[in-house]
Amino acid sequence: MKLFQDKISSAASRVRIALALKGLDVEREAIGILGPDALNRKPEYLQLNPQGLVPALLTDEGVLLTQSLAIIEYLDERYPEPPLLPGKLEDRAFARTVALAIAADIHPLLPPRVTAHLGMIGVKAEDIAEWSRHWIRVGLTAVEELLARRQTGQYVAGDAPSMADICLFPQAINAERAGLPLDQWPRIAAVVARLREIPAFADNGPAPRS
Ligand SMILES: N[C@@H](CCC(=O)N[C@@H](CS)C(=O)NCC(=O)O)C(=O)O
Repeated sequence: MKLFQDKISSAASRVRIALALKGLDVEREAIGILGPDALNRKPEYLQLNPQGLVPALLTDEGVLLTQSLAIIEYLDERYPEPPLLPGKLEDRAFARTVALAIAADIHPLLPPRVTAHLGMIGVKAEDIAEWSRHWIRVGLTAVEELLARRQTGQYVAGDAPSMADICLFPQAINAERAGLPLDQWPRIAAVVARLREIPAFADNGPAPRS
């Protein structure tokens, strides 16, 4: 398998964490996503992934998979141990709820193509930073409330890390980098503190942008 990714990408970080939890070591190709020469917008990469986003995973059979959650579910079905979704039906639904609350409702408001476009239409750098903080704050406050209502164990959805924790961890790291201390969300802070103890998480978070 081969992973196309950028070390700063939180969506790619999700897949790196999933691979590490499964004990899978795959070839990695760096696809830089920042600046005017970003490789993800070049025709060679768009041939692979028409969305021009990382991550993408080339399987051993030569199939190119995109979208981090689809890749994680593929890995989980293909390499079932340890499972990345809980065994209990309701917990499984909750893990997906939190994963999507982050991957579908917070993260899409923040990547370079969004912030670069805000800059292009004249939004000032400090206002773009506030845009990012705003959507992270709104999103993680809702996740904290979801945890208050439904958290069933030490992690988001049970006593083992799941796809939900895999989505939460990189988003939480980026929240801190954006100037939002996690202690305003005590349940998230507690889960993330536990995740930091797990090398698969600690070693595969998103790198800082510079
Ligand atoms: N929903 C996608 C999101 C992928 C995505 O937005 N990736 C970002 C990096 S975290 C990216 O490639 N951005 C390129 C850009 O913004 O130009 C997934 O989960 O894989």
